[in-house]
Amino acid sequence: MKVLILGGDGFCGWPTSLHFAARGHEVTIADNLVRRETDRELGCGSLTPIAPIGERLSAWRATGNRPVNDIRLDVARDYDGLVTLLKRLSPEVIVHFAEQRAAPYSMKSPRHKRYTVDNNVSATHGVLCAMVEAAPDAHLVHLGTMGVYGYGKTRGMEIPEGYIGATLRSGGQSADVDILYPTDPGSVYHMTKSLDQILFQFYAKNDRLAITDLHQGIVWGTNTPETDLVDTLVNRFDYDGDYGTVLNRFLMQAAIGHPLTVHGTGGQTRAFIHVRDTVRCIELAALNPPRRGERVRIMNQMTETHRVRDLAAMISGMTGVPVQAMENPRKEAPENDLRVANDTLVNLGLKPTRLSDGLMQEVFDVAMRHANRCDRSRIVATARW
Ligand code: NAD
Ligand code: USQ
Repeated sequence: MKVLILGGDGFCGWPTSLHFAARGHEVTIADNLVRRETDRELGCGSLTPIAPIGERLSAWRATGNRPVNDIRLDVARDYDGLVTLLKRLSPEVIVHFAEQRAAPYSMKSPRHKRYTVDNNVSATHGVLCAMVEAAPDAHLVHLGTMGVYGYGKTRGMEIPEGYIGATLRSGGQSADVDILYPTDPGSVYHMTKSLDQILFQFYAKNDRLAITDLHQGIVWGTNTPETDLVDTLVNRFDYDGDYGTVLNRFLMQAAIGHPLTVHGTGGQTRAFIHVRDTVRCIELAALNPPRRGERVRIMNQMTETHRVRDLAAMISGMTGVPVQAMENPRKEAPENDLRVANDTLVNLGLKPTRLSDGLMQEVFDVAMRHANRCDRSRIVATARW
């Protein structure tokens, strides 16, 4: 397949690009490298020493695998460049990671809120509009989030894959319909993913674009078999209070002996997936496109759910590092239950990797190896809302 990967230099995009290339697909990365720029803005980088993209791509070529092509492109702002690229490549699959993805970063200030909305909504709309103009037969695979469903209002019901049956009542009449699951985002970032859903619904209906939206849980882990081949291919590892996500943060905190930063009661239950399963799920989605004219295909891309305080207790038990309950900087339900349907990807062949499979030790080891690169002053989350 010819695969265009928007945001292919990022935490999920890089291992996904290599996963496709290792299987012989023709891969092109388009990225404006804004995530590397944000490292400079925040004065804090990846715990792992990620190589400049040119060095990454040369190191990949040297492994003897099919080379990956690369272009600098701002997907949100350079619409003409995007159309030209689609016309030149004629991709069969477009994987869209190119969004600002951190909830705390999106809530830091009015500037960060506006940037997140402008970047994410314009990127997604630009891609859809450009597909109509230049690649109407391509299949768009978008990385969405479990966070569009929200946490706390499910009343114990399982979260379905994107759609839910509902009875509408008005003027004494009623109708049974299948609707997008009502969104309940918890940050400006999560809100942009809710807006993305409406854009997808419109373009699938109006222009018959083939679209898969993957509602992904929190990704943990660092490396995949491909990024593990040589040091220069190492994936990024965010640990700071803006970009670091909870499980990787706890493992890294344990590795340097920093108390585990549980927000509030730690009763927040969230969905998780290992990065090795992320790349496999995206491949499964790419190989199984919806037909043009079908409604957007939504899959829940997660493999297990955990309560934050249980993760902290597990890692504390493993390492002896204490748990530190902190005032929760976020506005979120202190306790929630979460049951999630993920049948579609499992039926397509996903074999879930679980926390119990020993990979937490691998993340811990990566964190230990690079512990000297950690800036302890950047660990505690500072964005409040
Ligand atoms: P990341 O920030 O590491 O990667 C995003 C990449 O997109 C970066 O390389 C960045 O430079 C690029 N990018 C951003 N805006 C761009 C633009 N306008 N033009 C071109 N490139 C642009 O994030 P990630 O963790 O790899 O997440 C990728 C996607 O997966 C995001 O959309 C995110 O919402 C989704 N997701 C991530 C997680 C997670 O835990 N990491 C979980 C669920 C969903
Ligand atoms: N948390 C802690 N301590 C920490 C960090 C986080 O208790 O040190 C808590 C948070 O308060 C929250 C939960 O852990 O309740 C998850 O936080 P997170 O930062 O790991 O994840 P989140 O902000 O939801 O965002 C991440 C990714 C985002 C993706 C989302 C998937 O950054 O791109 O969309 O996970 S999901 O959560 O399923 O919506």
